[in-house]
Amino acid sequence: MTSAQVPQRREIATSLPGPRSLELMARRRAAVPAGVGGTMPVFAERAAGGIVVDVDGNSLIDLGAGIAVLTVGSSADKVVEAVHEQVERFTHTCFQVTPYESYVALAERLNGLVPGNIERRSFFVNSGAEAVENAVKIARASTGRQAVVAFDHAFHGRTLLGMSLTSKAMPYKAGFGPLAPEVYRAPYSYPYRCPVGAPASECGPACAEAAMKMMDKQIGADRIAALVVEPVLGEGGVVVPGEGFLPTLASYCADNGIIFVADEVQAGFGRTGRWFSCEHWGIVPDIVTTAKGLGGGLPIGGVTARADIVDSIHPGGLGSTFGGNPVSCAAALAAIEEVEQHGLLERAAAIGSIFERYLLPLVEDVPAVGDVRVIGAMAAVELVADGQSKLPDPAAASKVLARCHEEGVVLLKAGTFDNVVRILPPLVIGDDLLQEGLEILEKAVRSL
Ligand code: PLZ
Repeated sequence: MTSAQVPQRREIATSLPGPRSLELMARRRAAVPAGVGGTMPVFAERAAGGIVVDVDGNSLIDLGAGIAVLTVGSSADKVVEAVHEQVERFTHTCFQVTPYESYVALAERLNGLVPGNIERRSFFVNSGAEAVENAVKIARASTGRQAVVAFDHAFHGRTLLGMSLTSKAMPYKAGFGPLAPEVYRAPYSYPYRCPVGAPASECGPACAEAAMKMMDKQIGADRIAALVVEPVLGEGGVVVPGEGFLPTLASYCADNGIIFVADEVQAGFGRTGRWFSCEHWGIVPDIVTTAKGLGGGLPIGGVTARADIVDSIHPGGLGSTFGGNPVSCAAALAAIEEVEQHGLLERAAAIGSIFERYLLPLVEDVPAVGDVRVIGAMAAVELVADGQSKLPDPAAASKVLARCHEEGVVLLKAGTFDNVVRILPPLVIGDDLLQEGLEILEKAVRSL
């Protein structure tokens, strides 16, 4: 089903959720644990471009991209073709048992795309969480150190180590302990809410300073294996750190033999207008983790590491039954081609300009809008009870989301305080559809 076959038009045929979705929701409630979260009670039937068609025939505008996965869309031609072609040849052999070329080709492509003119190697797993876990394993084994530093507002996955690195207790960690040991937390530069009280323009260096002091005093730099950081926070609310924050931390790591791990699972793969969001600050990470957009919709996670670091791992120390499944590798190679052929990095930047046009005026016009953040095709509207105290207003975010969902716009929430509306469209969405979605969002925000 390509976007030519799914009309790129919003169309609401029933109330949302419609009767068929309601029926499926009832079955879901009986068969699937309530612990598995849900953004919208609407079931998908097919999707392409910027549209999700539900089981009642409603066409929704997709401004969520399956949580930043559908960078090239949900049915990009090359991805669909590559998947078909691979499925017909074989679905699986396990790369560790009988290897296949697409895995190696994908490693070659990623090694070339990750910034820095350094010899790199990549291997593949099944998810973002697993990629982060492996990055930490490699950092620990190669340094012989144990401590790992993560940041406020971070999200790194739901596995034991992933949730230990994740900052937010509810819903990610509450009740699921004991958590993994030797994980420490440092402040993240959040210019709108600088945790050390610096003005927005000074937040980057001030938070880097505070983080380095914490590492020196509470852990000891020579005990730290890795610093794991999202160059732009995703789940934490699309927070773009202040200038100076990441470069200062990267030099601290280089000076102290600490592995700098950039978790690019959400902000990577073209989302911000660069292949990797760390490129906005000229950072060359030691290890980069990828997933989400990488597979063009198929599950795959990647770990791309400096050769001298990852080559210290003993044979057999890394692996997975399904990691780098041939269908996922074929899809990922096709997704990279889609980004290149359709100029999707430039498209992400252009989407950013459209976001700015619609969203930036809201900060001036609507008292409930505390902050608007845009970096390429990743944007956030942070809602507060009043601009002075910056008291987070999660109810306002729920209200805006509910209004948009009723009107057939798929949008996500984010933020440690649940008060951020997050906008992550597929990069292949058309201008008309994007603008229509943003108009609906704008109206919902203005009516607060
Ligand atoms: N690192 C930066 O954003 C996944 C989580 C969805 P997995 N974010 C979406 C949910 O509710 O669990 C994420 C991320 C960053 C790691 C991950 C984890 O990626 O593929 O979900 O394991």
